[in-house]
Amino acid sequence: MLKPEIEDGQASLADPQFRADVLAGLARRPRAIPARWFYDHRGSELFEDITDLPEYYPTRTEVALLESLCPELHQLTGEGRAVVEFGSGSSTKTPTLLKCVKPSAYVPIDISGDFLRESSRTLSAAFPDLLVLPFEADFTRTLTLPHTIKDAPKLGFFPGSTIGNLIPLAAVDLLRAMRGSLGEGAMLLIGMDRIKDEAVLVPAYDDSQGVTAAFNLNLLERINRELAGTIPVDAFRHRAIWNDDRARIEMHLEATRNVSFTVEGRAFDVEAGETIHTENSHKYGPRDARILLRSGGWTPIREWTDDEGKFAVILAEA
Ligand code: AVI
Repeated sequence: MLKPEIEDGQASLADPQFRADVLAGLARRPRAIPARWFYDHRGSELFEDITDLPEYYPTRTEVALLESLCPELHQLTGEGRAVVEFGSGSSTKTPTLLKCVKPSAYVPIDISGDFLRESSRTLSAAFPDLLVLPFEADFTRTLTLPHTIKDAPKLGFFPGSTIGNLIPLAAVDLLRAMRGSLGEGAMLLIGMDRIKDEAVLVPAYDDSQGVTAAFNLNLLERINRELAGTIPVDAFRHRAIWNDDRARIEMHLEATRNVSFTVEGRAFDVEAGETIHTENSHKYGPRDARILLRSGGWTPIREWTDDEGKFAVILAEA
């Protein structure tokens, strides 16, 4: 299908929603662009690199937790559930879970079809007897899951503390949508990052190798590539700030000098010191996490954390 034309008559290959979010986000005060737009091909690669950084504890802590909780999880969920993974991405944590719960089917849901098909192929090769049903969809809405798994009890899987990238109100809406998609008798296994010392949190989002900075700045490069932007990327620097009042790490791009640029022909002036807010990563204390889940229609039944209480994996039932 042909993409819409832009004003000067050149065909724009950009996602119309990306264009709308960027133009509106740069025009508003404070300036802000939704974090979902980080994940173009380069951004997804950089995120994979982040998960290996010494300062970025969430991924390795969660993977170790998933391995250790396996026998107990197997007991609590029983075998034969259909595992539904929300925002499966590269499905790196999935094999650990699949080996443990021995599901009747696996339904990875992701908005990016290419990623989804590639990771489904890899998983099918590793689990040849497993029915893998990739589902390209926006999981923030209540979905009708494939008919084949209609009668199977479901286990939703939402690792990585991705729930933290939503403001609490949107997180509750998402949990409710998941409950609606999974139906009666469902369970949900969800990863949530805990509130901890700022001295641990900030370096996790502002690492010494500058990978997170590159991930954040790639958003500007993406705007230049896909929306005919003229943003001088070198005039911006990555900032990671702990907002204690809102219990979240915020990522921003701060202008280091006054800059003027255009995006799809529209002019913007950003003053030195002004920022573009690009991401929130909310952290939840044990009680906060339970309140959030209950508000979203889920009853927490078991919670696992590492020895230092850095990260939690919670099992809840509908
Ligand atoms: C995907 N999400 C859970 C990551 C986080 O920790 O909030 C995204 C991220 N941003 C910077 N580093 C990692």
